[in-house]
Amino acid sequence: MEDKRKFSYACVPLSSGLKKMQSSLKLIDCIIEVHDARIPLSGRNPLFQETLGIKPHLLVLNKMDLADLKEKQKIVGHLNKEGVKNVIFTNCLKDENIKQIVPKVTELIESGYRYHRGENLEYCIMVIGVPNVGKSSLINSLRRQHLKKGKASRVGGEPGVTKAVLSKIQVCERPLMFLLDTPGVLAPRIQDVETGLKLATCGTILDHLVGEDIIADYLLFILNKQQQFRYVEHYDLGEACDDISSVLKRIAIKLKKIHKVKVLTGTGNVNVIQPNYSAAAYDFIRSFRSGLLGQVMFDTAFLEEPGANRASDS
Ligand SMILES: Nc1nc2c(ncn2[C@@H]2O[C@H](COP(=O)(O)OP(=O)(O)O)[C@@H](O)[C@H]2O)c(=O)[nH]1
Ligand SMILES: [Mg+2]
Repeated sequence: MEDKRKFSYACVPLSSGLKKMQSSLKLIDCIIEVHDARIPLSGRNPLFQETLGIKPHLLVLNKMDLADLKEKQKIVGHLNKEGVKNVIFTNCLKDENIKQIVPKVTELIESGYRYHRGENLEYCIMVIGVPNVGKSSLINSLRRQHLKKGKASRVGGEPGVTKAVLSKIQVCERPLMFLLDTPGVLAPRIQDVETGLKLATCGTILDHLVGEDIIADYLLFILNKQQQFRYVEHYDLGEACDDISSVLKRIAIKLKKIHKVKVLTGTGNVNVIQPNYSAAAYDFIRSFRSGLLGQVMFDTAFLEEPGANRASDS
């Protein structure tokens, strides 16, 4: 929650966002794309690859603490096949693996075509990704790792740099490396209903667009399918259950989330006490997102069919 002011940014529509990024692209030597490690293959916006694809690119799969990464090698293999060659898993809350980023970025830039450019040995990185995957957290984490106490050294508009308002944060002395302090926000790519559900469950699209009752239902389905039964313990349910209404009812009762509802009968109004299903769904989803219900991997279908291309990629 630190320093919100410095890192506030608007969620810009895709086209103008991409345009903006394109115009500042000349200044950028490497792109760090952040995505949620629980959905390593779903929802990444491939448009930016076409638009920005010429740059050295590092995919940071963040929130590794929330992801079931037993099949990490297969995930990386699949991404490699899709042309994503550089992948680092991170946890920005604990600065895990953050130290690998600057050396990797340096290696990528220095092996790239732009390296032979004489005296201008100053590297500039841009962080991009869909909402809520941890872009700001990554920027803050990089600052913590590379600057004393997370204090940014900001560099204003330099002579010769176009008027675009880009503040830069120094993240490394040797080589001199800067990070743009405003991440590029991309719209997620939602190619089918299940992708939408995965993205919503991970919090990268707004809950009300899908509906919390539907997210809760999908989440229960996934937890059971992956035999991730932490929720049973967490809510004292006794046993696993695949009926969302009865799970929500019991969560509501356990959390004392009940409300009075007026019911009209032939003899007048009666107050009936009912479980508050939406409050229960809210708690179920929040608990999952904060890791209390265990680790999950949403993108397993791709991994079960090695070599299978996503239908919509053609
Ligand atoms: N568990 C976990 N949560 C994270 C991690 N990184 C970021 N978050 C949380 O994810 C939410 C979104 O992070 P933020 O940096 O604002 O995402 P942005 O919208 O991409 O800039 C915040 O509540 C962060 O605390 C991580 O590695 N693990
Ligand atoms: Mg942010």
